[in-house]
Amino acid sequence: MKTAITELLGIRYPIFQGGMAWVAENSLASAVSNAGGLGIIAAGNAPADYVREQIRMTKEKTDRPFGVNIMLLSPFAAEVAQVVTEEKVAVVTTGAGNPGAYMEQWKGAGIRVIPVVASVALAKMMQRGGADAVIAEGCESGGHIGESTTMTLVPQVVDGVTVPVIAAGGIGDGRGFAATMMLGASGVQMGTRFLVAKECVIHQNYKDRVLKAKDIDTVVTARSVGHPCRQLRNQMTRKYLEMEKEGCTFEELETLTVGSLRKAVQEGDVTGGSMMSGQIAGMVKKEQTCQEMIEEIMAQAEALLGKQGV
Ligand code: TUI
Repeated sequence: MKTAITELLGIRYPIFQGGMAWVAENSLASAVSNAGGLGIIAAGNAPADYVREQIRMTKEKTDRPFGVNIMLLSPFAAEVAQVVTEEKVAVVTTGAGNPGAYMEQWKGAGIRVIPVVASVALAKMMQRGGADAVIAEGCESGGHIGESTTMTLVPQVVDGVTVPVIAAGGIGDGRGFAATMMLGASGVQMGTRFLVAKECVIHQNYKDRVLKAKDIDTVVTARSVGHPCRQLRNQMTRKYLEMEKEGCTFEELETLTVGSLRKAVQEGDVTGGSMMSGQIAGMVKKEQTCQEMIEEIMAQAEALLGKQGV
């Protein structure tokens, strides 16, 4: 299927794998790129040397284009911005902030820059700053989220910019893919479905929780302190939401979440850890390779849309 995004990036299928901190490393990113999508390494809060190493390992495993996601709240964001420039990665995506300060540097290195946005205003600003495309992410997504749903955000961003728009949040299969094409998107980004990919290195306990999740099993924590974050409900989120109701400060709440994502991802701590996940977790029922997932999604989408796409 050809879209503005497959043509811009030289990839076979318009499917990005989300830049999930601690999750999206060289094994997952190379598998997605080798399957014809766009694999993405997440920089998260990691130091620049870790990101450089992951980029080099991914280059060993694939000749296809891949990306790096820079989480702009990271204390290492500026150093990571420099590393992706030096390594000349094909694509940079950004999250949780405005990447304006780095845009010129990346564009000068020939990197395609695709910021994640949660509003039309930021999408327009990113286009003015030279973004090659934008990812419009609705609040069905896991992790740090904005206020609008994918259904409402994507068509408004499509109307507000001329660059291609990739839809993210709430897409788990070919039906979601086809629906976002109808909203005017040129591709999708998916995170939650890839959590249970065979090449995804997270702890099996976390994968099992995603596989068992039902439609209403995610909750949003930290709304009261301005950092809304969607994750699977567990003992930690119950305590967190209680403390928010009691009016605890950000610093008090942080005592529950420091290192909590790493605890879930690496140690499999599914009671005290943070299992970020989108609302489509209830649709994820089987572990597959990235290639099986992508081919299944595309076959379903093509049956719905017709082979030529939109
Ligand atoms: O970034 C994400 N999802 C994430 S990041 C993350 S790690 C984290 N750690 C601590 C605190 C917060 C996050 C877990 N999940 N998605 C992309 C995304 N970006 N969603 C929403 C936004 C966003 C929000 C505000 C992008 C730009 C923005 O603009 C702020 C500004 O400065 O204008």
